[in-house]
Amino acid sequence: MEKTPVENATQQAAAPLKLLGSWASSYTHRVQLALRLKGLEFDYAEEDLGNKSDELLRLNPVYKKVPVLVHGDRALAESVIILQYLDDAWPESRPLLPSDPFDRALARFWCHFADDKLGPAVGAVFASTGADQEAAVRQVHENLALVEAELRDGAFRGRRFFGGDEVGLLDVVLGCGSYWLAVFEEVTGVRLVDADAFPLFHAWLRDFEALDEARETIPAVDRLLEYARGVRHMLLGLAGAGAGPAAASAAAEAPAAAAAPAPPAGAADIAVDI
Ligand SMILES: N[C@@H](CCC(=O)N[C@@H](CS)C(=O)NCC(=O)O)C(=O)O
Repeated sequence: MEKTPVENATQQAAAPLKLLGSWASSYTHRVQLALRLKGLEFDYAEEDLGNKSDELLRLNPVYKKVPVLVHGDRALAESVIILQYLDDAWPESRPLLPSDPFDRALARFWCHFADDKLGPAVGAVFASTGADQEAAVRQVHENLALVEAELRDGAFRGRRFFGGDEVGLLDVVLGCGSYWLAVFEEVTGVRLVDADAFPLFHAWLRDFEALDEARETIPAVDRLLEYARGVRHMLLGLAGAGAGPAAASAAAEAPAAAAAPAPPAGAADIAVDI
């Protein structure tokens, strides 16, 4: 007898989960964190982004990037889409999105902002020096001021987390990426998150980073620092050697996104890997 859609969904939900990711990729961390928050077991496969596996290329032929979530015999790419899938498929355990349609849309809007504006601005600070870097720092501060205003007077006013008392979609998206701010401050010597200028954002980040599931997910700071120093050295070296535009556009993806496990050898690799 043919299964009903509900029986199909139940069977699918019980299928094994596997994540293809990269250890320094904050997009990968988003999915790992959401899986942990929801208490879902998963296998993890580390990708070498300088030498992508046939499996990654087969499962994400469009973007060829991590993360990819395999659920049973089906695969999904794009971190925010994966997070929403997890929430749709396991709505009962630690919901990431609120039930109100407007609040759901708002969380998605700010996730888009994180990937579209804040992340690229932080990336530009990381990948530049001098006047370019000063301009990028201004961009980061303008974007953080927008988030601070929402926490102070806007949609997220009075909340401990963007999701309310518990972390939600936007916490996962913004949180997995924001730990790079401190790493990049250390590597570049530029102050990005001043607790006096952004007290609510600063307090939110501290609470986020204290979560057990976040601590389990975010790699050790020493490892991130070493990685970031290597990538910055390489990006600036290449920019100096005339590979600026490729390196800069690659790095614009880096911070919210910082990606590959080991700094690759050449400009072509950088454009691909970060
Ligand atoms: N928009 C994607 C971005 C994913 C992404 O940029 N992944 C990087 C690692 S952080 C990657 O796989 N880079 C390899 C490449 O660009 O070829 C998402 O949200 O999942």
